[in-house]
Amino acid sequence: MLETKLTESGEVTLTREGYALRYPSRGVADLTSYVTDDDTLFVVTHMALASIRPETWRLHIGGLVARARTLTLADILQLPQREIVSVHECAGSPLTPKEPKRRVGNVVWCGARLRDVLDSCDLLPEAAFVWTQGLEWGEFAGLKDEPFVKDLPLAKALSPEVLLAVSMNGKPLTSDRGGPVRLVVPGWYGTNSVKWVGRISVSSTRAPGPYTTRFYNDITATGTKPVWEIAPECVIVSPGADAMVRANREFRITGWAWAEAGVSRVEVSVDGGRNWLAARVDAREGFGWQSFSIPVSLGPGKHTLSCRCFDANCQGQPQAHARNAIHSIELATTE
Ligand SMILES: Nc1nc2c(c(=O)[nH]1)N[C@H]1C(S)=C(S)[C@@H](COP(=O)(O)O)O[C@H]1N2
Ligand SMILES: [Mo]
Repeated sequence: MLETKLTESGEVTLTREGYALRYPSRGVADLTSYVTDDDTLFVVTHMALASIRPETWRLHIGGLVARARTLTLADILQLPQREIVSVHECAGSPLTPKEPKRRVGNVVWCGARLRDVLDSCDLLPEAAFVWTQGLEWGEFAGLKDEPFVKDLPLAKALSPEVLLAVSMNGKPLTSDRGGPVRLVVPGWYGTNSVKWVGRISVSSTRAPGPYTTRFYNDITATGTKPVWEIAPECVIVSPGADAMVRANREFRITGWAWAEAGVSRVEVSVDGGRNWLAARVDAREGFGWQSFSIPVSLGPGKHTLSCRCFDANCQGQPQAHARNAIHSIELATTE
């Protein structure tokens, strides 16, 4: 029996309990279009999938504000609606953060700016972080009923691209996507884009729960670094794993490249990483991914095709042991 709770932010039913993951069947080879449709886009949740009755939904905003507020869905819809195309990428399992998972897509979000909502609450001078909380409950990694709370430094929370989204790809957010309203943080890993959002708290400190302390902090030489900005990454979409490519005939290697700061260069190797060729890269629109393409011709036999990119700050990608490690595919040409 699926559980329903009348919470202070609405009537919430769990539609599936436990960690949930949905993935396109052929992995990144299925990401053939610029905008990823809902069926092809991955789904991730830690504790449960939830469904909220929209007319009961309430968003409570409190903490370091002069005016605490409670908003309905109609209130969100009355604010100016902004649209942004944005790459949406899961940082991978927080239990194995260095494993590349390549759960990614590119979608068009629409909704109210978080900034407009925060401005209407008159932030106090000590405000430094904005916490958002999801309305689901359940177990993850041996923890029970620890709410899914994430935080944003105030500068990012007030950035114009950050939305309380009500639609994806032109359709109202489905329950699995976090409807009726979810946070969307373009340029940052998907874990920050809290689904089924019910509470916003403005604070002077980072949030103390497991999803901002125990999980989603990378270990660095000098301490830990929150999993926030998306690191440079690219994937080969075509040829796909099962493609038939003729030897000594020109064909195109194509794919997507993205980074929080935007991608300025993509390189492709057809000899297992010994030599790299510069690919053509399209300009970025909004926070979307950028297509790359390069014509090549290969001799008969087996080949390893790889791609790597560099962002606007010349940051590149690690060879291995990182969520954004270089992507390679194996290809055997036919005579
Ligand atoms: N409330 C809530 N929001 C959440 C999560 C969650 O477990 N609970 N998972 C996050 C993670 S890790 C990712 S990658 C994205 C996935 O969003 P999607 O399922 O729409 O692709 O949602 C984020 N928002
Ligand atoms: Mo994720």
